[in-house]
Amino acid sequence: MRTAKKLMLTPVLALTALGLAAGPAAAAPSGGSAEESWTYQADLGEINDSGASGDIMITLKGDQAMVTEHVEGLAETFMDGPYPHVQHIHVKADGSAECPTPSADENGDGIVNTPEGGAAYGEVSTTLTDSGDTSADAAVDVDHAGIKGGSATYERTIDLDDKTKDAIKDGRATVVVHGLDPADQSTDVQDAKSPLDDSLPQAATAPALCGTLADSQMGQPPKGGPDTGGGSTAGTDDTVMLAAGGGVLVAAGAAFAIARRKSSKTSAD
Ligand SMILES: [Cu+2]
Repeated sequence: MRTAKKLMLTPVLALTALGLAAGPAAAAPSGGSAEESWTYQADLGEINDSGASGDIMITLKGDQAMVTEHVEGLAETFMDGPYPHVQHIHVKADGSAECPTPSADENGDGIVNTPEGGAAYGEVSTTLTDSGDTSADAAVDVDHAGIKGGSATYERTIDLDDKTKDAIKDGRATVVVHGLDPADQSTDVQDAKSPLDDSLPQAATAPALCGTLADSQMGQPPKGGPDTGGGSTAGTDDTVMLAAGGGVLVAAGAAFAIARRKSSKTSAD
């Protein structure tokens, strides 16, 4: 809440630079051009008392989406490695994108797990991984989690399918970053398995951040901005920069498995 305004400035500037580098986009007055681009934005707010915050901007151009995201305050480490936070663009079949409130906790275990939040944000449509597959098939691929560690910047250009693209344009898309610190959870939650993948603890896949994507041009003059000659935008094509990454990812899945064994000594599953 406190720093949300300030945090938004960075991606706005970054995306402006990217738009300029990619050619005339939002400024184009004629419709239907393949060069036209649309920028959507979401403030990411905490879910399940994660204490985290962030923001994300997605610029659609043709079938491509340029994603720039900043997060902070997420669970930092897990078993001596950077915590792998899987993240997705969720879409609803109809209605408007929403983030779940605590009342979505149907089983009363104290946290809103991913399926419980589904009524608000819908199903996984795109996975914002660090490389490779971005489909829903990669939803719980912790080895390719888009965010590793507690604070990070994620930048990647990906192809978007029509389902996700249409949902973003229709206001039916929500960005959800998953992964709570197991140490912050009740014993019951610590011992529970993820409803998405029973090889993972529930905390690994429970939502930590959520934000509904909205057209960022609304209320802003639709202009391309001054020609600054471009900043440091090299290497934005399908690259990922992770402030907290560093390639130290020591088999996160295995780490979770170890932790689960450790925590399950108090209860047989
Ligand atoms: Cu998700």
